[in-house]
Amino acid sequence: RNVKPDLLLVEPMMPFVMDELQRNYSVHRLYQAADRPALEAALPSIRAVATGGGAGLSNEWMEKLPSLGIIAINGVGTDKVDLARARRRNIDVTTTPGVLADDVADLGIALMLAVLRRVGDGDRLVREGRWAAGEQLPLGHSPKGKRIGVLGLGQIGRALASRAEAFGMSVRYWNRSTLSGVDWIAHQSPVDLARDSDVLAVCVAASAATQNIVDASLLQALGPEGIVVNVARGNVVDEDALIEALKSGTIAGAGLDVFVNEPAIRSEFHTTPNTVLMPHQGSATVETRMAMGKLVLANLAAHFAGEKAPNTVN
Ligand code: 8YV
Repeated sequence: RNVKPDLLLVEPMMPFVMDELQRNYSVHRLYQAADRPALEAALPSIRAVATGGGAGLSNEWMEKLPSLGIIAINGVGTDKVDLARARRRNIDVTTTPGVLADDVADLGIALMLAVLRRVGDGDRLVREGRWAAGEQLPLGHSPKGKRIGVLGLGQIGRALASRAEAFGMSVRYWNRSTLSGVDWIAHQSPVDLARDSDVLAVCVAASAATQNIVDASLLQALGPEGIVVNVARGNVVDEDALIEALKSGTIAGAGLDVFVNEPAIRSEFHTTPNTVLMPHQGSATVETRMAMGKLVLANLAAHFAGEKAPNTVN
């Protein structure tokens, strides 16, 4: 029999990726109400899931899929998939390593500069006619000579750190494990890092150990001139503490690409001062999404060819 395997697609991907998926699999789109009846009927035979790093696959959904053999994540974050549970069921989980760090780092720098130079406020001031009416944007701040503290020095953290050096910043970092062959200043704890930073760039993978790692005491240590940039995951930051710190002036500003409970984020962020918000766009360029999509397709293809998918992480 030459029947296409059933695949559950949790979120849309690029047209090129979708076309390739349709060619090789019987695709059921979780986000399309019209696909629901066919999806319900296909649950017992679904053998693959393709999903985003932010969306992952809940345990509830994993349990509904008795024939599942692979969860192909279009991203590098594995925090939204229970890897151990998947392994127990002999489900391979794959990611897209090596292709997105530069774009995520670029967005981190963009958010930092946008906060330092008030790009969001300036854009609103011009559009709303307030510039023409004589209003001035307050002066911004220069990155040159400032200290950037990178929380989590993986591929993204390193790419961000070397970009920051090009802006004349000095780099320090905290990493879960000690790193050799790195010249940047290492700190023993996240709070030590924050105390010695003007900009705190959050690049750490989300896990039970890193949940709320950016908490009230760390924001206090960062101080009233300090800026938080987060391109990692929302839940590594205590968002209530962050909102409070922004409103009270405990820190100076924040550039955020990720949030708890995306896209239904805490509404307080809509009115926090000196805050630039992005809707989880770190890897969202044509070039990188193409590269990620190719890895997703390759991981799935290897799996269905009876091989171990190259980027299996569990
Ligand atoms: C998403 C991400 O996968 O890599 C990650 O962990 O969060 C992103 O790249 C992407 O936005 C697709 O949802």
